[in-house]
Amino acid sequence: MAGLQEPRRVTELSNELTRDIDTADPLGIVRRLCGSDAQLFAGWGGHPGVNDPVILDRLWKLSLKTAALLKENQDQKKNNRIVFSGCGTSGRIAWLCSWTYNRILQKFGHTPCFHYLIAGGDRSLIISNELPEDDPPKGAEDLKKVAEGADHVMFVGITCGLSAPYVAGQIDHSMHQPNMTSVLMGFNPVSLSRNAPIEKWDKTCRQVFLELETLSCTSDSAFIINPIVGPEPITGSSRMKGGSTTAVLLGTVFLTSLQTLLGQPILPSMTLPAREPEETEVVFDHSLSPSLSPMVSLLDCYSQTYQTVYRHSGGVASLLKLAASCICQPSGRLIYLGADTLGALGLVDASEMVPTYGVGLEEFRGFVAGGWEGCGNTEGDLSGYGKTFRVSLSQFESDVLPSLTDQDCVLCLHGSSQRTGPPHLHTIVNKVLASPAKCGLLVMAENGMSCNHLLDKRYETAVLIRLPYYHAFGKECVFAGFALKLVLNAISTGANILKGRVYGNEMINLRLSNDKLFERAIAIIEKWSGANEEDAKFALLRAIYKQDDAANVTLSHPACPLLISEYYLSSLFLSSLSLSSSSNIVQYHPTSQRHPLRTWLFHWLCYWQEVGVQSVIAAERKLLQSAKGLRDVIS
Ligand code: F1P
Repeated sequence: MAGLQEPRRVTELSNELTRDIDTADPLGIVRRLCGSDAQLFAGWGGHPGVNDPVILDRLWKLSLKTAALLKENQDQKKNNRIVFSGCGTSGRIAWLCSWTYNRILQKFGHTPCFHYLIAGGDRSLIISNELPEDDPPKGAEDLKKVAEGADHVMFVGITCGLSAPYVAGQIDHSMHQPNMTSVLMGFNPVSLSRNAPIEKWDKTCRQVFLELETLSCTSDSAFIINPIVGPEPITGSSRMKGGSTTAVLLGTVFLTSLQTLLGQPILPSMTLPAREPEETEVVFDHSLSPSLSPMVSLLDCYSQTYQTVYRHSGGVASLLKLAASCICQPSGRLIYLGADTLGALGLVDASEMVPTYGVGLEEFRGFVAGGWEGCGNTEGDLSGYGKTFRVSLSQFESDVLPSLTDQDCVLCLHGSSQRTGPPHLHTIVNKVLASPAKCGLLVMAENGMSCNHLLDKRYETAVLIRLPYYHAFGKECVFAGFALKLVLNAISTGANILKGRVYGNEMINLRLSNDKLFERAIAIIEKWSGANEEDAKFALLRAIYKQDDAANVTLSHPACPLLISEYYLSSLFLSSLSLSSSSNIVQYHPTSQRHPLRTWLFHWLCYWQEVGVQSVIAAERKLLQSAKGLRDVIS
């Protein structure tokens, strides 16, 4: 398969800090995530990270350009637009950021001008839908639509892996438009961006992104923002560090531009540096201009937020344990309830569970006060699309509350600046506390705010995280949102680890719903079976087509026509068993009842290696080790 023979993209590598995360207890999981998230600020592997002067300089230039566009809108009544676009989590972060920034602009009497695009449209905000990510012409078409009638468009295409054809199609369009600025955001070197052929398109992501990189050297209408933040803690799960880095970078650029525009500091404790006389600007570090310092201070606010979150590792771990105690039950669920952006972050966290871990749609859910009303999404109320799109608290009350059992965990998400929170949230929380469900409370607290009114003895676990920086500009909880994202990612990832859906630090039940995920599945098989790439691909296709005979398997590429949403890697392990002549391998497995997914992986290893004894023994040892870790935690 073209593109697979090359060095792996950083975002698809296994992170050495989390290789044994599947054997860790809740606190150990959180500590490993802390180490991995540190790379967001510290950088990785000798590449430029977010604090590298090269990246800071680009962010600064981008913020100046953003400020200029906003100023033209204000002073000259221009219709400039800033469009964030991406697939999956990148599109969801694009939504949350554009929604928040528009509200901040309004607060200062500016006209909202942020827009977002997500592959597959608004339905992808809630239910992951990866197939449209492979469609460059659709990406370009969506961008053309949102740009109609604008004087200038700053297009920010986000693809953590520099791998999404949808975004490549948009960059390819925008960089040839005289009234567009093209910004590519992702977390790999451009030279490693995805180079696989794309169905019905004559370019690869890499060709387009390299062209933009060349343009960015000579034009101020092209930017590449690609700090390297290290591999994801669960290999390839870019909803985690990739999504968090996106939020940090967009926030830093936007808040800096607003600060420049308004000429006033953003945070109470921040002052703009006095302009130094020219001659004293000869500093030891010539690469970092003093004018960058307000922007760097903002970046530091995010970094301190990260540190504060992980200083509460014990609390985060106890919420994780509570959630896992339900998710590990046969019909356990984890449900987030919240308001505003913090509530919406619950929706976003839940949305990636299906494709990443192969869970059912009901297992992780989020609900937000007011539902779609006021969520700043383009298509408005989506609840007509079905049960999963019914996300308001009233809908929670009618659809879910009556069915809550002691296998369910309900996690209430609060911001302390919300005081008691919306009255409806308060009423619903009281009803949940009276139900058989296990209840947890997570409060993101502003320094100095009393939170006693939120605490209730009926919560099994309550965690309060006091943040040094809470919001920017009044009620928009920019930093609290970042903190909450880190915590929710830890809880949902940890619960899936403890359920046995992660092997090493690999997602072993991902959905094969587009080309990139098909490639990832091949890499997983390669890694655990020791097979070479061609054999691994062939094994996967044989399992998909339920054919042992090579001649009957369609080796078409990109992906294969059957790759739609119903294929999950673990189920393919199972179906491959029916092809196997060595069905007696079942007897090898010691923990089949407790951890079916691990069992499937184990069976698969045996099958595809024709029972290669050495690696089977190694795999079994590892499984037993993991099982012990799990037993200690769950019992
Ligand atoms: C986009 C994305 C991810 C998701 C999954 C499929 O990735 O939808 O958000 O977790 O891996 O791809 P990217 O284009 O931002 O790298």
